[in-house]
Amino acid sequence: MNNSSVLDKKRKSYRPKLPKVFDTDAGITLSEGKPGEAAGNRKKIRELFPETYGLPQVTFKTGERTEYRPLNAGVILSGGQAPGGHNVIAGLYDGLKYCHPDSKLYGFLGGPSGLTENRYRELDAETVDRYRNTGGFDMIGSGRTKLEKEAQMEQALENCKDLGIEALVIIGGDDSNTNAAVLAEYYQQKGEDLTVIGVPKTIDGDLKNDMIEISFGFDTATKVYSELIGNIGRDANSAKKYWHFIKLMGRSASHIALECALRTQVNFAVISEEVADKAQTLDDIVNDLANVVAARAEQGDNFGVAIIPEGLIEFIPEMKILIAELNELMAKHGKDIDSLHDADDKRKYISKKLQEHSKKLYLSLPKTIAEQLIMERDPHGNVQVSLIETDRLLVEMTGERLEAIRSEGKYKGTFKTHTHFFGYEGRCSFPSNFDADYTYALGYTASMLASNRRSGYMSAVRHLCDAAENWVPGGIPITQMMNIERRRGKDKPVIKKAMVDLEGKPFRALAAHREKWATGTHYVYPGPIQYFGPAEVCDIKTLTLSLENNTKE
Ligand code: FBP
Repeated sequence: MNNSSVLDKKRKSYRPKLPKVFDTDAGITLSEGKPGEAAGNRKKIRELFPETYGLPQVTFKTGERTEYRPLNAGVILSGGQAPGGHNVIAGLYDGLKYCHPDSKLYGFLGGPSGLTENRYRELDAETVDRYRNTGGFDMIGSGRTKLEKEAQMEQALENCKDLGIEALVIIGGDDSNTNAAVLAEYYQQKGEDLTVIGVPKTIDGDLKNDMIEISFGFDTATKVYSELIGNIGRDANSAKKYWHFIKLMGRSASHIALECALRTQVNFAVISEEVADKAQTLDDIVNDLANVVAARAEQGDNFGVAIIPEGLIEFIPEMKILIAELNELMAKHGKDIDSLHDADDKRKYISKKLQEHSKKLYLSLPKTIAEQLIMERDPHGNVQVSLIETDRLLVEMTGERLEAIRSEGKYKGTFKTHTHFFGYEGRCSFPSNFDADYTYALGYTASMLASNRRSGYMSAVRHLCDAAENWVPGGIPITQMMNIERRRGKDKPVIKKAMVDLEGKPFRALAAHREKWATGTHYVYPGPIQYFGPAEVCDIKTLTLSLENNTKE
């Protein structure tokens, strides 16, 4: 037995569709556009990034063939896995070789720590070929170490110099691309010849803006989740006896939940941004849920499907205040809290230091949730929401609420439930055709940015709703996407996260249909991602991307 599946073998020979400019024997030239301003706090960002602020956007066009010298580049996969990471590396490798056959690519192992600890492997043709069009980040691994201390940046520089590396490509989400901008600025200020390029990755879909249409991985992950949700809907509608509460990944924004809800037409979908906008309490959400369960029960339908975004807890205003207080508290008293071994002692210690309202709320939460809220933050200071069981919390509270309604004679149904968490299942799938094509183009673009020594840029491929041959590759200065946010009790320059726009077409499509989908049963069963077959099935785009780009009404 070997460890390659049949699909694995077949999929390796898939040739990603390329933007025209990269699919020709002609040369590729860089053209400069307008300089960009930061997304917010412009003065402050300009002060913090004097060398890399206000750079022009660039695009690649067919033109004269440029003579490049050999370039050694390093690549890092950072943060959570997202389908297509290996194809970014394949595109980067092929692009570097196009520029000069003697160029070399080194992969730093295990994420950013591989760079500071000098763990790497040279990526040769045989290695790259083995991973083409596959999911996962296992070619070189990933990690969440944040590169922000001067000593780390110096160590990284020294390790790059030892390998003759002049360009570093960081494939990551908003935090990792923020890191890329900080590194680019640091090396520019020092006059060091190390170009730093970012690539937009995250299944969460929250690294997007006017210039970055979508991060890679969102397409595949939402297709995997939608298949599973569709299957659950069909099961629910067959057995007609269970309510399924499905928590979906997406640490902060609800793009994944929104896309999957549109795709599958489930009965109830919480969108965290709406909860925040309407200043809903936990009780409000539970009431809405209980009302839908009761309305369906009234017509004899004691089954349904509800989607809950992973990041919900931080969007409920009262919880947000509590979490912000907990974050500050843990930053200041983390060691003291850790030294208490008994969960009740921790709870007592913490509650004494909270403001009155937060204290009440914290003490009212089920013990497990209270414990989950004070678990270790990730290296960027974020609550690890994938570990908080919001699905169970809502099931428990909805059950209690239904019993209260029952005692008033307003509910006679049954509420048998199952909870699910779909997260990791979607992060390492074989990339969809869209993600396979997009990531390869992003990697190729990164190689062109590196070869043209454009430091502080994010690789960008635009016009994604068009056929791949019409996609427009280029680079966007990362500082253009930054603003100042409070992190771990301090103001920090970070890339602005894209949240669900409540005025945007995807959310409006949900709002227009959700009443009908709540009481009726209109599930759609999207089925698995197709890799071979007609383009309208294999190359289908997400509804989010299509609606945002007006290619679907
Ligand atoms: P990135 O932002 O790094 O792409 O990670 C996204 C994500 O998959 C979130 O959806 C999830 O909350 C988180 O990673 C889980 O992190 P971990 O892999 O460390 O458990």
